Amino acid sequence: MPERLPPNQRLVTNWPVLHYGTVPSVDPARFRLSIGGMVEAPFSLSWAELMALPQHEVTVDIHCVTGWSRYDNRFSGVRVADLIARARPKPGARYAVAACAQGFTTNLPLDDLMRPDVLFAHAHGGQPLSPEHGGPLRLMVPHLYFWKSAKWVHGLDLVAEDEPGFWERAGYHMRGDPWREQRFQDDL
Ligand SMILES: Nc1nc2c(c(=O)[nH]1)N[C@H]1C(S)=C(S)[C@@H](COP(=O)(O)O)O[C@H]1N2
Ligand SMILES: [Mo]
Repeated sequence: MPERLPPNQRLVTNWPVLHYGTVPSVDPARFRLSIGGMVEAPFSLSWAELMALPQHEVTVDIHCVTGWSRYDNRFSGVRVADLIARARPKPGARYAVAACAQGFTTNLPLDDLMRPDVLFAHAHGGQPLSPEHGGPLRLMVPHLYFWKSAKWVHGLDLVAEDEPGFWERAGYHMRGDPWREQRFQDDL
């Protein structure tokens, strides 16, 4: 059987809450999700518009760089690939920066965001995401370390060159593949 736990991770059954700063309160009535940067057709969506789009469900394992992993998390939301396609990336766009409440950012290769199990997630286990876990909306990028799954996300900016986000500027890896243990900037 293929290994399910990435190297030097330990399994937890609780769901730790981890982030820099305090938990922001995001009002869905004022919420907008914006897709912009190096795209032909930038747009933004209200909460109602987001919820009216095709919804998808994934059951995924999550892996935090501090060493805990949690299996079988059921998330629901909108495919990031669908929204990126709708914005029509310009030819040179290869990376994206996710923008969140309180100025938090994280950078990702566009190829990683185009995978079908990558969501703008608004529910976990069929319940709305709690504010501590990033509600109303977070990125869910299960194949990378969990800091890439930005909580309280409200924007995605496509860019040509990879630009470090919040944790990446603090020394974390630009991509963060848990199977290759890409934890810190000097890891290959
Ligand atoms: N906006 C924001 N998102 C964030 C972080 C953060 O500091 N700010 N921390 C990341 C880290 S390091 C982890 S492990 C996960 C934790 O998500 P959880 O609290 O739902 O377990 O959120 C990620 N998303
Ligand atoms: Mo983390």
